[in-house]
Amino acid sequence: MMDNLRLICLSVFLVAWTLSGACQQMPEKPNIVLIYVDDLGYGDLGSYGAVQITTPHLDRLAEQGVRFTNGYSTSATCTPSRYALMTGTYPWRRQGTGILPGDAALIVPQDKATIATVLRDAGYKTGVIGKWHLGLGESVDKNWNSAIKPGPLEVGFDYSFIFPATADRVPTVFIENHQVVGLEDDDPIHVSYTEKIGNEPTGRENPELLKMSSSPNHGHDNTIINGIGRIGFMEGGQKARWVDEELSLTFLSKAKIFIEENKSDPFFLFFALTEPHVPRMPATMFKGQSKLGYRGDAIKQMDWTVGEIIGELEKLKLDDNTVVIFTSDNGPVLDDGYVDGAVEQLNGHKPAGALRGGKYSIFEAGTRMPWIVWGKGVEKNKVSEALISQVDLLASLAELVDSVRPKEARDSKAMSKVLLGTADEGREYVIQHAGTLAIRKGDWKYIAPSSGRAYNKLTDIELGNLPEDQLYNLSEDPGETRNLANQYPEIVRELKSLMEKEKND
Ligand code: NG6
Ligand code: CA
Repeated sequence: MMDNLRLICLSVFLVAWTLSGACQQMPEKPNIVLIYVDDLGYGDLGSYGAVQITTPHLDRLAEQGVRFTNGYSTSATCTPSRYALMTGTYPWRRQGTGILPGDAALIVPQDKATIATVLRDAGYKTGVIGKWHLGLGESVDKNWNSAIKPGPLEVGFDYSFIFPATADRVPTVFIENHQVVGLEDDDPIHVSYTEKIGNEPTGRENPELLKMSSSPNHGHDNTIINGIGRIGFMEGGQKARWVDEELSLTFLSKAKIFIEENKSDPFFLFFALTEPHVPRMPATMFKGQSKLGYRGDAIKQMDWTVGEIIGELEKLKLDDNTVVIFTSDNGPVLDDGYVDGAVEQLNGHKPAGALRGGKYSIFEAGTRMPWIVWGKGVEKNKVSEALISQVDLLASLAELVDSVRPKEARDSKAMSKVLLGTADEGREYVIQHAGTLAIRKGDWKYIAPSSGRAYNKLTDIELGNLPEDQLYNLSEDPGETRNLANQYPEIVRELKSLMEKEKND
């Protein structure tokens, strides 16, 4: 009897031991949280040199992780950068990937791999929460009052809680999966980008009703919602409309629920915050915090929100099995349509750091982004100079989770080790896009000739367009002030032909 018991105990022990060994050999897939913010500049964070504004939560991530100094978005505006991130292809290869109006149809192909399908196929629960701006539905004439599709769920996400376009464009509503949140049957939503619809006041006709003025000539003077003039006209959906002061808190609470609900599965959360894009209308607790006006306050709010996400991961003990990637879709702008103190209260802050240009610009500030990676397997307290683009995230995350890189993500390079900071060899070169194209290789940057305007007066940004070749040495001249094209014709030739090769590929 005693012997039998011993034998049973021994067998149970052996089985348990074997099983535990087998489990140990199977590496756990890390959760991935991609925090993608809107219009944050290279100089806007403490870890990137900002002194007039403090960003303690992101600075902590930089200290405990990897901070990139040559991380790029593909483009100097939102939609094309997001298109590249989703598809792993350069947006300038395809027509119709420019800044979309709020009623645009979905531009992400449904029959091709996306960053979300790749991770979903690898066993991940995938969610997108925040700003979308990649279009919804089959066409412009869509019914906002029934199921709105195709959208995020048709291109790889299991869950979505988004707003359609930008915070300054109608319809100013949240869409959860296929439905507008809080919509009532007797108050349907209609949207137009061509003519005024409905009887609601507009910023143009009733500027006295605005709580924040639109800047002259920018065109944010259509339907007034929450005291703010928008681009586009909207009627109906009164109770479904968002309150700008609650935008980020709403996204944050949805993100926390998504993380909590999926804590036992590997998950991919694409958390697309709207700060510091216009209209900047931070929550009351952040108003006045930065002393730099609402743009600074919005950055404080964004930094706090990132801290809340990290806190949630820590609370659920997921921090040691999650990789967090933080970056921005395009460079900074002060006056992008509203009089919100961004210009007047700048107080010496340099949103682009030492770089030239800003949002919309082919100069560096348009596409060189703050970029921080933190978490499982990520090097600590490292500054990486590796050249990497957001178009590489698709292939790099596929590699990180041991998945195959889909062929159609043709521009996406698998660089998971660079992302984690365990390798330093980045891309050989990258193409930058802001109307015209540029190419960066090593220290050199070549900008193709363009007939576009050199300067945008409305936003006070140097766009970088010139009718001739431009060549800059970014290590000696990070501010792109000395055009060396005439001095180094052979480098111009080399970069030009590389760019042509990429274009015709
Ligand atoms: C511009 C808007 C700007 C902003 C931008 C999109 C005007 C004059 N300006 O056309 O306010 O909405 O589009 O920003 O309408 S992005 O970050 O989504 O690309
Ligand atoms: Ca943007």
